[in-house]
Amino acid sequence: PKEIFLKDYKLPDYYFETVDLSFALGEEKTLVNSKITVSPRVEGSSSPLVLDGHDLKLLSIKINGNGLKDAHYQVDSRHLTILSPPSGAFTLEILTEIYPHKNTSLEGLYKSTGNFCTQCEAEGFRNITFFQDRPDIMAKYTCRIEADKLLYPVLLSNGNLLEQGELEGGKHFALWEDPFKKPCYLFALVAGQLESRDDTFVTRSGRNVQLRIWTPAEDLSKTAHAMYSLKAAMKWDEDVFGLEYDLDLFNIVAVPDFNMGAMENKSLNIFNSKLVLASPETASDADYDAILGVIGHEYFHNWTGNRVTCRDWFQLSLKEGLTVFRDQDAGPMAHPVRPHSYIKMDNFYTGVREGLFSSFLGAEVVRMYKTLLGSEGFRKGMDLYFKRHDGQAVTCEDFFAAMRDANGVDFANFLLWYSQAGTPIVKVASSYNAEAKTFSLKFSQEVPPTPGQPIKEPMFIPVALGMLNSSGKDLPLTSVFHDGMLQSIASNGEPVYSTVLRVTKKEEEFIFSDITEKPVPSLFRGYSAPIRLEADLSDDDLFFLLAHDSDEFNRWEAGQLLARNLMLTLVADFQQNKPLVLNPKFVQGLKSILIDSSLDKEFIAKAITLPGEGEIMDMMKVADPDAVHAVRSFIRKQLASELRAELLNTVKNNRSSEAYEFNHPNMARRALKNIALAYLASLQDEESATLALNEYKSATNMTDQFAALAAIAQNPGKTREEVLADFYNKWQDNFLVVNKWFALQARADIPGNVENVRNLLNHPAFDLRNPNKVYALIGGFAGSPVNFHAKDGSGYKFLGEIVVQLDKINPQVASRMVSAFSRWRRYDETRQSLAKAQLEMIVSANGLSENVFEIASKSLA
Ligand code: BAL
Ligand code: ZN
Repeated sequence: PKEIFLKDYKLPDYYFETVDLSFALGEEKTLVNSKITVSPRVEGSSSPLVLDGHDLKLLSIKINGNGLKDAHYQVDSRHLTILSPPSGAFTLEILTEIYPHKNTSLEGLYKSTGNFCTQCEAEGFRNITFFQDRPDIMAKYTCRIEADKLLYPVLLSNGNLLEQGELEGGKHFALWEDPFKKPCYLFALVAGQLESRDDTFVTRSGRNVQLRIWTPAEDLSKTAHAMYSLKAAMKWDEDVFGLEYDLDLFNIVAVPDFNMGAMENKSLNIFNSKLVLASPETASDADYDAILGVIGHEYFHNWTGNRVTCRDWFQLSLKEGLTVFRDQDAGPMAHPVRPHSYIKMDNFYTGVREGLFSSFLGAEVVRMYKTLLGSEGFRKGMDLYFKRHDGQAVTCEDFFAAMRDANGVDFANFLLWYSQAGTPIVKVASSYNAEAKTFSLKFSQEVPPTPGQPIKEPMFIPVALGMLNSSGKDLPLTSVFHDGMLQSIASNGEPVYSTVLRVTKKEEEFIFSDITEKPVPSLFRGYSAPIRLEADLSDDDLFFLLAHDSDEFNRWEAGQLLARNLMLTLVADFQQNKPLVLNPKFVQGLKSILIDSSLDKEFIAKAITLPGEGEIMDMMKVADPDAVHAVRSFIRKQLASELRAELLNTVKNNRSSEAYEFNHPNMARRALKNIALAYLASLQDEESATLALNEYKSATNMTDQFAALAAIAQNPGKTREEVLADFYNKWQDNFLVVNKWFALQARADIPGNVENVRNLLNHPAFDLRNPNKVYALIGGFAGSPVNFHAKDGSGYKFLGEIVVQLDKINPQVASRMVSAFSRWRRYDETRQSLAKAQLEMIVSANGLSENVFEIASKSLA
C-alpha cells in the first residue's frame, strides 16, 4: 500500500454538486443507485474522473442518461475510472450491488443485530458506492430508502423527511433530503426495528427542533440521560458560541456493533449503545459522564466538523481537536483535572500514528489559543472562522488565521504545534533577589528529535503562572522585565495574581519586579501548554503547592509529580534488590488531603490516586513492568496500612442510602468512597475483605457495585471467584454490563491471567465480531502491564494470534489491538525480541489488511 503525505494534496479535478442516492435494502443483496451532478474544476477540462470503490459489484454506469460502453471506463479492486468524461457539467449515474449482511468490518453499510446502519468516516463511503471519497467533495444529498416494512419499519437518513409511503410486496420507502452541503463521510442511513424517545428543543431564535433517540424497544427506558445530555449540549453551544442547531430534526441511533464511540453524521448521529444507554443500576458514573461528553461532542461537530469540515484527513485535528476541546470545556461537569487524564488515556491508541496528529493533543492546541486570547478573543476568532468558512472544507492554517486576524495578534511560530512532532521539554530555573525584590524565571526548551524530523525549532509556548507567598496565597504581580523591556502586567493599574508569559525562544528569561518575598512559582497553570516540565522545584516546594496552590490543576499535578518521583526512586531500589521504604512525608501529604473536609471530594479522590504503571514506565529509559507493578502495589498497600483508620472513615462517611443522582457532589462522594475501598482491599486482610463484600451486597447502583467487585477482584481466591460468578449471573442479560465483567478480568494483575483471558474467549457471552467485547477483553488485557508484558512472552503471543484472527473479521478493530505492540522498543531485550517476533509474524500473515499492515510495519520500521 502506498503511503499518502500531506504535501501530496491536490485539488480535485471534479466537484460534485448534488448526489441522489437510492437504496433497495435486501437480505441477500442491496442495490445502490447514485446519481451525481458533476462539474469540472477547470472549465473545459476532461481529465479522467477517478472514483474510489471497494468490494462493490458494478451493474451499470450512465453519463447524461446514456449507458457507458466498456471501453470508456476501467474498474479495479479500488477504483472506477471514467476515461474521458464530457467537458462541462454532466450527470453520472452508477448502479452497484453490495452485501451488508456479510460486512463484518463495520465500515460502509452493515447490519447490527438485524438492523441496517452505516459508518462512513473516514473512508467507508467507498464501500457503498463509487465516489470521490474525500472530505473536500461537498455536495447536497437526497436519499431514498426502500425496504421490507415489517422487518425495517423505521427508515432514516440525513436531513428532512420529504416523503414516505407504501410499495408493493410488503415494502415501503422514505425519501430524505439534506439541505446542507456535506462530505460523504457524514452520510448516514439506518433501517430497522427501532423505537424513539422524543423531545423538543426550542432554539434561542424560537425554532422547534424535534429530538429523537432511537433504540430497540427494550432499551428505550435507558435513554433519559442521553436526552438530557443532548439538550444540555444544544443549550451550551448557543450560550457560549451563539451556535444554533440548523435543522428541524435531530436523530440519534444506538447500535450495539460499532467500531468507535459514535459518529457525527449530519442530523443522524449513530452511537455505540455503550454511549447512549444508562440506568443507575446498569451504568456507572463514568458511563454517565462519558455519555454526557460524547453526546455533546457529536452534537458540537454539527458546526465544528460538519458546517465547516476538513480539506483532507491530515486536517483531522481541525475538527477533532476543536470539538474535543469544546466537549471538555462544556457543561456542568467540566473540570480542570480532566483534560490531562484524557491525554494519557489516548496514548495507548495513538502509538505510532504520528502522522495523524492526536485529537487530544489537538484539543490542547485549541486550549492554548484560548489561554493566549482569553474567552472573548477566542470567541471572536471562532466567529470569524464560521463567517469565513461556513460550507467549506478547510485546514488548520485557516483556523489559525481566523484566530490571528480576529484578534490582530502576532502568533509567531504557533503553527509548529501542528507540524512538529514530539513533546517539548521545558526546563525552568528560578532565582530570587531579596535586595532588588525581583524573581527570575529562566526558560529553556527542547523538542526531542523524532523520525523524519531530526532538528526542531523552538515552539511558541504559553505559560500561565502565579507565585505563592509563604502562607500559600498568590502574590500580586505588577511588571516583568523581558527582551530588554519592562512590561506592565497589571490590569487597569491593579495587580494580577496569575499571568500568561509567551515563551518563544530556545532560552529566555523573565524577571518579575516588586516580589516582596521568595515565592514558590506555580507554572503552567491549568495545563497551559502540552509540554513536559522540568522545573527546579524541591520536594518541599511540591508539597507546598499540593497543600496551597489556588490552581486546582497544578495542585493535583504537584502531588502526581511527587508520586512519580517517589515511584521512580523506589523502582531503582527494587531493581537493586534494596528494601522498599515509603517516605513518611508522602504519607503525611496524602493524609492531610484525605482528611481535609474543605476540599472537593473529586479532587481528593484524584489526588490520592497514584500515577498509572504505564505513565511511570514511560518515564524510564528501559521500561520495567515487573518493578513498576511491584512498587505501585507496595505503595498502595503501605498507604492503606498507615492510613487505615482514615480510609475506613472515608468509606463510612461517604455512603448514601439515597436514590442515585448524576451530579457533581454525589459522583465525587462515590468516587472518594470507592477509591478508599480499593486501597483497603489491597491489605488483603479479613476485615477489608468483609467490608468490600458488604459494599458489594448493599450497593444500589452500578458505580458502587462495580467498584466493590473490582476491589474484591484484586485478590485471587475463592471469594473473588464467587463474587465474579454472582455478578455474571445477575447481569448476563445485559451485554453492556457483561462487558465490564470481561474488562475487569482482562486487566487483572493476578499471575498467569493470560490463561483466564484465553478461556474467556470461549465464554458464551464473548464474540470476536463485536468491537465492544473485543475492546473489553482483548484491549483490557493488552492494557494490563503485568500480564501483557509477561516475561515469558505469553501475553504477546496471545495478542499476536488474536490480531491475525481478528483482522479477517474487522481490520479497524484489529489495528487498534495491534497498536498495543507499538512501543515494544521501550522494554528490555528479552521482551523486545518476543514482541518483535509477534509483529513480524503479523506482518507476514496471509491476506493482511492495510490497516493492520500500516500499524505493524510502522512499529517495526
Ligand atoms: N468522527 C468520529 C467520531 C468522533 O470523533 O466524533
Ligand atoms: Zn469527534
